[in-house]
Amino acid sequence: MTADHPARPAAGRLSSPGKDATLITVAPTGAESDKAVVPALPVTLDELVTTAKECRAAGAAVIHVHIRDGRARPTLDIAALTDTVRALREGTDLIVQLSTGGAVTDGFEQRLAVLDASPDACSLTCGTVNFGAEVFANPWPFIRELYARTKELGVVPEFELFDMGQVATLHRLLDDLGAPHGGHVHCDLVMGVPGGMPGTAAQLVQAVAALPPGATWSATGVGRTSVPVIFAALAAGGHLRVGMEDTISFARGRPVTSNAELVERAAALAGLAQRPAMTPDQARAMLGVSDRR
Ligand code: KMH
Ligand code: ZN
Repeated sequence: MTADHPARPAAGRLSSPGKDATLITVAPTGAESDKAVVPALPVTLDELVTTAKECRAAGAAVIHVHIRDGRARPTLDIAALTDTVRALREGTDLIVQLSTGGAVTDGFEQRLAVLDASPDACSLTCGTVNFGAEVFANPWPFIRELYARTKELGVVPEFELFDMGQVATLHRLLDDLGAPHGGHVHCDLVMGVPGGMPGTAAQLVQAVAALPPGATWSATGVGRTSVPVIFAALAAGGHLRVGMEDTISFARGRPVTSNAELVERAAALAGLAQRPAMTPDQARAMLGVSDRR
């Protein structure tokens, strides 16, 4: 064992498994942006599958999915989610991660039922957070039940962490119910949400230092923190999430024209950092996701 290649990272160590390559997750749609205002947002199943293929070609390995109804409004309709999972599996080899966060207006039962669409993976937010002028509610009993269900159904959770209290709740959850399906803990630091932790390098380092030993992590910078968080995450040995769920500006005064251009930029920066984008199969191996195709 050398200092560069420890058998298992110590608690708080900034490097992580998969450190020679970068996992890029694309979050193409989200629940917040309005198609009428953001025409490039993929909202139909055809648009989503086309986006997924483009993002796979650009370097994405995971797709974080929110869907919309026929009027482009967020929905957790289980039949539509099931069709979406199937279409993404048929059209790509991406890991399909369904959002269990939904929209701030979605109820807990609907959010729990997302797992019935049999995704490979799901998001699992570890606490309640102010979300702009709204509240994104994730009380402990809901978190615990959702996590227990992921284990029963064999869905790999990604722990979404919007603030440091949620990192403490992640430890509480793992202490209470044990390791996730697949045996590996992977987190996503969601930074720059008004109400959550800021998207700064100092905050990122602090959050990473508090993660469970051996966990891998990606980071997401919302809005104008998108690019600084990419640089901070790459410098600290982490992985990346990008997409129009998190930012609709490519640069000051220049709207995003496609999710693929955000993935291309992330992949280019990962390449410069000497940690090129990993394939979905490499990501499956790192995350403990079995191939359901
Ligand atoms: N739309 C946000 C309220 C997730 O996908 O798990 C929650 C969210 C998190 O996007
Ligand atoms: Zn989401």
